[in-house]
Amino acid sequence: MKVAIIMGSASDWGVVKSAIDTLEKFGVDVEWIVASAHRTPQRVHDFVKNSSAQIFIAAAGMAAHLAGVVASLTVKPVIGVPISSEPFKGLDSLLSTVQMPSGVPVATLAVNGVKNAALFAVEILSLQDGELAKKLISYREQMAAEVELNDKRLREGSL
Ligand code: RP5
Repeated sequence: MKVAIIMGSASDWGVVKSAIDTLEKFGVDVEWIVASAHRTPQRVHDFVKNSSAQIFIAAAGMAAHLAGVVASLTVKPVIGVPISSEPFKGLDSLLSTVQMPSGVPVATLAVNGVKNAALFAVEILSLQDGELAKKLISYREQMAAEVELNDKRLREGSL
């Protein structure tokens, strides 16, 4: 199983890195590439056409057409992550990514929501992989335990 992450610029790396870390934590193979829908359209095309990934995550900022272009090149699921940048702080990339024409879907997540993009990819893969589903359940349990622990620490004044 494999997830491919495409980011529009090396300047997206600081945000995108946590998606890679999350996928690796779940033991999911991940490949990544910097390729821009506008600056290097052929590179995007060649990567998507040659990738054996089951799911694509496309993260880009500004006039973010990357996820839509990736979706136009494949029938595999495409998760779009709008990246925040000046001057519109991600609203521009959110609208560019989410508002796809009917027939070519992009599952658009929150601005800078790369970690959820990784988790959503793991959820899709877990439909066919019981071990991965178990890891997701234990991840949720750990999160819940942390909330309760922090509540306790807050009350004790130790947080
Ligand atoms: C988008 O424009 C990239 O995804 C990035 O978020 C934004 C700015 O890119 P750079 O000018 O920093 O390369 O294409």
